Amino acid sequence: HSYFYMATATTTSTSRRLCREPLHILGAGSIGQLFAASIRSRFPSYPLTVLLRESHRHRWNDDNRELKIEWIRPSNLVKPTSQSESVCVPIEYLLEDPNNNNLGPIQNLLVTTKSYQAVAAVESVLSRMNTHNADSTTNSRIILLCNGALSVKEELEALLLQNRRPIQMVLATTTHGAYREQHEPSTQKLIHAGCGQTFIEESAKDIGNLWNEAGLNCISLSSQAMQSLLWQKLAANCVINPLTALYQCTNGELLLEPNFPLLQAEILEEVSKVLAVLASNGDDTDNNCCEVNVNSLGNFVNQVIRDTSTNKSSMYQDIVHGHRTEIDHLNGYVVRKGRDLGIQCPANEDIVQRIKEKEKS
Ligand code: KPL
Repeated sequence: HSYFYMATATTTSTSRRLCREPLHILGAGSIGQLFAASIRSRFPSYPLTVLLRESHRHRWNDDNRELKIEWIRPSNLVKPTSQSESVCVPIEYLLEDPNNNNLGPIQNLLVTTKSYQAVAAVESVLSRMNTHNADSTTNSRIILLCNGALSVKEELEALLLQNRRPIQMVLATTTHGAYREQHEPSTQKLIHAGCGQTFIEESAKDIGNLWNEAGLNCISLSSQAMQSLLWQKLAANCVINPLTALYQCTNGELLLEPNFPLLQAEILEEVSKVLAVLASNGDDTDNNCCEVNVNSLGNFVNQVIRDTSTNKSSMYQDIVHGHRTEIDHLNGYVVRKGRDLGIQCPANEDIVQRIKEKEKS
């Protein structure tokens, strides 16, 4: 996926330090499973656990409290003799009541849930983070790897403040393409369809090194570079995800829609206005963000469309499967940010309404 290559210009030198601390993965969607399978395969004894909801236990094959993943790797990575690899990752089930989730401290929490599930999911394990007892103290980290991460981060900051829990938060993003062929019990079939690139803030370089060693092609970035990358990704998701869901088309087919250029321009115009005010307020100290304008965002979005032209966007798939979408954390976030800054965002507001209607129908 070449669309993130521009970010590599700001790549920092990688330290060889590898995270050896336990890692808990919250959510077992395709990205959560891809990270679990990659780490498990490369480091069979790594202290790794997948956290799932107790109420969803029936969905998983939990004979040995392990998630069995049948992992199909991209053809260029497949070993000559095997097309797929079977990987088992330990599971812990979380009860709905957070006070009953005291299974032991959590040091590194990788959040791979849907954006609208992230806050409740993190809240349910908060009592296991930054724990102190007579013998030890756990300094926990939350690593956010969801769509709409900028919006989720703000919500989590509010949650941590309210609970007086100063837990370090780390932003990450990935362009790996993976999907699950089987959503129900027995073995999970995970197709790693496209080998991409992963990015993490340099404050968690040790985790980036672990992911890199596990084959997830990870680069660490300064916080400013990550912020800039996530705004560009947000802009791409604000255009591609809802419009593919509305037109019911693949990402590449968007370019054939007569109204697409106008809608894209309107959405991006508003995103760039919000970004410009954030930058001038000093809320976003990143120079890269100041330089982001409607033209550069347009080029970026078009590059993403070309790189992922055969993909069905996650929102299109959510609509097809009757699932809730992440619209509130994408275009909805732009509208809320705009409102806070006194900027009207009618095009994004209209998109939010149209997707909500589609969700209902
Ligand atoms: O992130 C995506 C998504 O579908 O959520 C894109 C980049 C648009 C790829 O489909």
